[in-house]
Amino acid sequence: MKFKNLTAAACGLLVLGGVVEAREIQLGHTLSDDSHYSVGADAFKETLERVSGGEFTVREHVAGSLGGERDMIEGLQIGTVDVVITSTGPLGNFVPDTYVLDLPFLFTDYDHARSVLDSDIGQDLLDDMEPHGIIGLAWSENGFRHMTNSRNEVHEPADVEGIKIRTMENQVHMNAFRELGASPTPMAFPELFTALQQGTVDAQENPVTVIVATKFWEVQDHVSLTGHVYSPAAVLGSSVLWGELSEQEKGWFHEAAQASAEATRDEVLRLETEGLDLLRENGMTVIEEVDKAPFQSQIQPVYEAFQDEYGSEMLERIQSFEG
Ligand code: EAX
Repeated sequence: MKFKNLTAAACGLLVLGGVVEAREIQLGHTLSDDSHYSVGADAFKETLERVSGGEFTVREHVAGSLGGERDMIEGLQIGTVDVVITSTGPLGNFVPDTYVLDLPFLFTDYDHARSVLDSDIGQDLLDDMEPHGIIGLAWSENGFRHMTNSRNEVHEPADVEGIKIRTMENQVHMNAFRELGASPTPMAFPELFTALQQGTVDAQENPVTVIVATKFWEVQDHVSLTGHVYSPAAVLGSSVLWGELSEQEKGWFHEAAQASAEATRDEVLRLETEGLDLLRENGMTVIEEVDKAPFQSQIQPVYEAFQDEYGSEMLERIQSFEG
């Protein structure tokens, strides 16, 4: 096995008879190096380096060292970064078709979200990115988002009235929090911890995965399992890089992205259960039983506004999806 890999590596490096240096792929994400995104980044690296026989190596830039998700998506368009693992937070600003995925209470559970994203619906959304200079490689996962804050326990919409909550730079999410009576402040993720620490905002919302990876218990007291929106992640490639790859090489990137998405999804499910204990051990009150119905009915106008602006075709496809 080892010998085979070495042979493959040697072939990859000796293209055209000359010594070709391995190309180093720059991969970025915003979370820590023990997060579910890093699990996915490691799987991407391991797979790409193996299937390409060493023709490509991967360097991981974690914790927002290349900037926030919006910055990195711009980087994909101009070729300053090659691969990004990102939530859909700022993606709709570039590819409006993806906003549909950010609608609150659209997906009922993990199986539902994953099967929609793995169907032709998800593939069409990935394909829609290419005209915008972004190569949609695979749907990975961030998780169902929950609210945390340092003001009060959240059981019902009235409890978030007037709360200053950081949202992603996403107009669908901002509209939803406005409907709930909160005061949304869009902000890039790398600024969030300090903003909570300094009291610029009282609250934020993220999946258990992110709350754990960022140790938000250091700056937040309460978490309510509102599960108000499913947060997909995407493994994205640069269109500049893509233009330089052969069909075979593109296939390697697809394989690596798929492996990355699968590894991340497994880690999300692990943290969904084990993560809650970590939150409690670190002093957060965890409000597990939250009646979602009043939240869901209060955000309904967001669906109407969305359809007025972006049409209802994709939304109807998702709503009528039968796995
Ligand atoms: O993608 O910005 C966010 O809250 C995201 O969930 C985080 O950066 C992981």
